[in-house]
This record gives sequence, structure tokens and C-alpha cells, in this order.
Amino acid sequence: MLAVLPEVGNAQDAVRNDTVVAMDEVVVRGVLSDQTRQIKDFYVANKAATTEDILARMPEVTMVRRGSYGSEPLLRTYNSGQVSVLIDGMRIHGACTDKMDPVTVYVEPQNLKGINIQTSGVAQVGSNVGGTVDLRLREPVCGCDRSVSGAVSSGYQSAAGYFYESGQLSFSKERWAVRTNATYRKAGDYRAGSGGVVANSRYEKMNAGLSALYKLNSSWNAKADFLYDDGYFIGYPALPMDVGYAAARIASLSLMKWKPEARWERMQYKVYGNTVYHLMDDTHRPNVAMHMDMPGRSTTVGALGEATLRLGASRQLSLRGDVSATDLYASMTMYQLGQPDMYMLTWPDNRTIQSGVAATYTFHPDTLSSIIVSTRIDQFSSFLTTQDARDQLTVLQEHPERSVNRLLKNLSVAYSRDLSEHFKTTATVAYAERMPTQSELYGFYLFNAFDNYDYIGRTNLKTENAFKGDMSLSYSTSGVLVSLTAFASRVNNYIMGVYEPTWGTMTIGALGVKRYANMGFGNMAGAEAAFVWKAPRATQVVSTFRYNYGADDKGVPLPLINPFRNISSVRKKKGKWTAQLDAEMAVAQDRVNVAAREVRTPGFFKANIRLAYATMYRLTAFTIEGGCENLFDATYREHTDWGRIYRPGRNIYIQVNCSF
Ligand SMILES: [Cu+2]
Repeated sequence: MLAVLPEVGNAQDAVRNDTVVAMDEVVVRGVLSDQTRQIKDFYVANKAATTEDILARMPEVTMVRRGSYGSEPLLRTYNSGQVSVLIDGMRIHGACTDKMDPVTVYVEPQNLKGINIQTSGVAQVGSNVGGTVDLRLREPVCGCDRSVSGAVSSGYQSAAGYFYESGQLSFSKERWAVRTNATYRKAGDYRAGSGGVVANSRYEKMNAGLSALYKLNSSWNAKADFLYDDGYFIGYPALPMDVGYAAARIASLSLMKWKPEARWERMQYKVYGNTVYHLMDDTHRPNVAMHMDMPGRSTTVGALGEATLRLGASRQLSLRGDVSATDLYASMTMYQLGQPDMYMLTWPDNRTIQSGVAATYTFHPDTLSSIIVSTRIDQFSSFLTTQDARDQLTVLQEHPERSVNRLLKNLSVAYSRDLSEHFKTTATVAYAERMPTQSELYGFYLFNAFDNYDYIGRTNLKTENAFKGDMSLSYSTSGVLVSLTAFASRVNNYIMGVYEPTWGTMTIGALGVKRYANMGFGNMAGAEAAFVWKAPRATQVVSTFRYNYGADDKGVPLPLINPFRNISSVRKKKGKWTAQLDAEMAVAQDRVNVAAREVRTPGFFKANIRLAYATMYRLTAFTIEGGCENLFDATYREHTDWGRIYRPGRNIYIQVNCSF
């Protein structure tokens, strides 16, 4: 909702209330492009920020934290099964049954062109009830002044003894361009606010990307992308296990057309494949009753086509078609002294085949207003692929051999109107459906450390659907942007774990077994506001607010809903110096879900101070930045942090960047 920034050729995003955070020198169009840069500085607080740090500052995003790395992004009040996270429009599925590897860990800010968040209306890229996070990959650029350019960064942070190193190198010719980058992060166990060290919170990872572009003619480009990500040890203090090794390989080939004056203005065809491997590790934990091996793998292949058709000065049609197939598997082997090893499939081998078509029609009934009608239909088919998997699920379910087929229907209408030169309003109504997740369908004794229950899937779940509405009002001048959005939705056939008192647990210490079932409905509502001010004397002010509310059909609060929260930044530039002061606060969350064993979270206040110095020597730019996060060493946690583990305390950082 924050910045309403149409990307080139993507005008419907402008009205649909979406956020596009531009990561760098992105070509943006529209009256708010000035505010973009301010907002970009606000989101990317320091150069070592991870993709999840950037997401955490966006008002519509809630991060579920289980360790220092691998936080799971949720949108507004929706849980992860209700939200789609994509990389450049590609589907990719984590390989961890415990959600340790949200897709956002595989993309570094260095790989990113922008983050596209869609919260209202129907997502063109996939059926879901909660919205979409699409991580747009950066593209190499042809015809640059300098044929070779690059950057190196190095940094240190005190709270976790953390090192950050990254490098980027680009080649640019008239017809072709190549971009490569690599990032290495290594953090020790961090120190919490005015307290001790949080054991098993360290991590180490390596990410690399290669992207090559070839100009076929004046309007068509061919592009190849490859992303490589390896995590060697990633600690999850809120979970009983850590990650020993995690690997993702993501590849795609695209053909893209961009011809502004043509009838078929924009086209893209893409084929892609990705695989994620995940291996959990309990060897660093003391007093483990029974050691376990828990590997998982996901493999996805897919293809997509997109086109934007200009139907005259005021009408436009965007079309998308996509297909994908995802194979998932995860198992658990338990080693108990003096007894035979016990092996079971936690995600019995399964395949999900998806195909969908989407269309968005934009038109302007008059010069002041626009209407966008979006629709998407998806066909899903999930089934078990091995006899072992079918044999295992026979224990629980009546017809494990049958495939689960669902036809998902989505429709939204958005109306937007300029009320005056500076005021603009948008209203959206939508109906959306989603496919149950593979854990909800096939999960077999998946231990959930949040409520301490083992979870079991069910293949005859009904399709979850939502009626959604939102309204926003924005005021913008050359120096000020104020926006306010309010939203409400009802989710029917809400999928949740329900306690099965007669079933025995598998995990030692688990309180019982819950099985996924459709509840009646959930009611959700909330509001977000943003204030951006280009103040005199090179000073900028950005402040964002959000409030979320969720309750089930009996009025019981839904779990993992953050309370009222505000983040504000003041930034001032003088000559080569930039100084920034951040304040983050949240009120206490008293609305908790007792069945999910949630407890009250106290409110907190946190301040950060940042200083940067930038200079040029010949053609090389140097930046030194430093600062102190959590200046007053506050002991705090957010409501969606698992395990009541406190966040890092005072953290002094320094970062040196050099680009040529
Ligand atoms: Cu895991």
C-alpha cells in the first residue's frame, strides 16, 4: 500500500494498491518516483540488510521468527498457507516440513530488482486468499557507458560477531550483458538485549547469482538466470532442531518483449526449474533423547507466458498462463539405543500439478477514474507418487490412492478515482480461493514447536475461500505523501489443526496430536498508514503504521497476529554525510489464542542511529556506514516470534562499500 509505483508496462499495479519497493536505480514512472528513493532508503536500512530485514519494515508484512535467519513472511493477518511467495513469477517450494526455509532466504538483496507485494484484489501469478510476495530478480543492462562495472562490500556487526562480504561484477556490451554476484554471511550466536547469549542462533550461508541477457532485436531479449544458495549451519533457537545443510538451485530461461507503441506492448515467456534440499540437524543440541535425521527435497519445473495488449488509449488487457509440477518428499529416521531404527515419511512422496490462466482488464470510464477487473482460474491435482507413501497414508485416510483435484476461481474489481489534484481513492472487492498446502493434505506427525503438537494432514479438506474488501485514500504533493488503507475479509472453511484426544503422539514431549480440518470461518481486518515528507534542508521523514485484527467464528483471537506497530525514520543529508534516526515501537498484544498456547507479548520501543559518508575518487565511489541498532539495549520480542526468544540487543555495525 505504501508507494504506488507502476513499473514500466505494469500499469494495473498502480491502482491495485500494491507495493513495489525499488531496490536500486530502477526505472520507475509516475508522480511518486521521488518518494520511491526516500522509501527505498527507509526499507534498506543498512547495506548488509537481508531480504527479510527489508520485508520486516513493510507495513503489510509480518515476519514469523524462529531464529536469526529464515523468518517466514506473512501478509497482514494471513498465515503462510494462505500467501504465495514467488521468485520472478516462478513457483518454488521449501523443502522443510517445519517451515525453516521460506523462499525469501534464497534471494539476496543483491539479486533483487524489487519486491512486489500484492495484498488486495486477485493475484495474477497464483490463486491464494492472502496475497503474494514476488521477488523480482535484477537484470543485466546492455549498452552501459562502462563495459565493466562492479562493487565490493564488507561489514561487521557486534551483537552476533557477524561478517558480511559481497561482490558484484557486470559486463555490458551493445548486444549482450552479464551480471554476477556473490554474498557470504557468517554470524555467531547473538547477544539479546541486556541479557545472555542466545544459544544456537548462529548461521552461515553463501549465495551466488549469474544472469545473462542477449538482445535479439530492438524489442526482444533473451535472458538466462541462475541462483545458487547454500546454508551450512543455520540455528533455530525456537525449534528443537537446526539446519545442518540447505541448498537451493534456481534456473530459468526467458524471452521478453518490450515495445511501448506496439499493440502487444509487453510479452514474456519463461521456462524454469528449481530444487531445494534441506537437512535438519540435532547434533548441536544438549540432552537429545533420540537423534533424528530429517532430510527433505522439493523439485519444481514450470513454464509461464505473459502478455499485455493495448486496446486503445484507455484500455489494456493483461494475460497470463502458467503450468508447474512440484515433487515433495521429507522423511524422518529416529535412532534409539537398543532398538531398531524407525523410519517414516513426514511428507509422503507427492506431486502437485498446477495450471492456471489469468486476465486483467483495465479501462478508464472517464479521465478521473479507472476500473480493473481481474480474474484467475487454477486447476490443481495432488497425488502420492510411491507405493510406500500410499501404504503409509492408508493408516490414516480412507482413500490415499485418489488424487486431490481442485478448480480454484478468483475474481476482483477495483475502482479508483482522483478526487482532486492531490487526493485519490481506491476501493477493491475480491473473491479468492486457495489450494490446501501439502502439509495440510499429507503431513504425517509434523511437530509444531509453537503449540507443541504433532500435526497430521487430511486429503478431503474443503477449499478455503475468502471474501475481501479494502479501501484506501492517499494525498500526495511534490513533498508529502499520506496514505491510509483499511481492509476486512472473511475466510470460509478456514483450515486449522484440531486436537484429536484419542491419537498418540510421535514426538517425545509433544502434548498431543492435531489434525487439519475446516473450521467455520475467520474474520480479519486491519489498517495501514504511511507518511512520507520531504522536509526542508535535505531532511526526509518516513513513518508507517499498522494494526491487524483476527478472530475465528466464536470470536476467539487467531494466532500470530501482531499488535499496533509503528516504524519511523528521519534522515538528513549534508554534503557527503547522511545521518538517520529510526524508532520502532509496538504496543502489547493481549489478544492471544490459548489453544495455540500463545501468551501475551509486552510492548517495546527500539531506536537505531545510522551515519554514512560517501565520496568519489576518480571513477570509484566509496561509502562507509556505521551505526548502532537497538541503541538502548531493549529486551524485547515481537508477538510473532516463536519460543519467547528475545531479539538481538545493542548492535554496533560498520560497513565499507566500494563501487566502480
Ligand atoms: Cu527444517
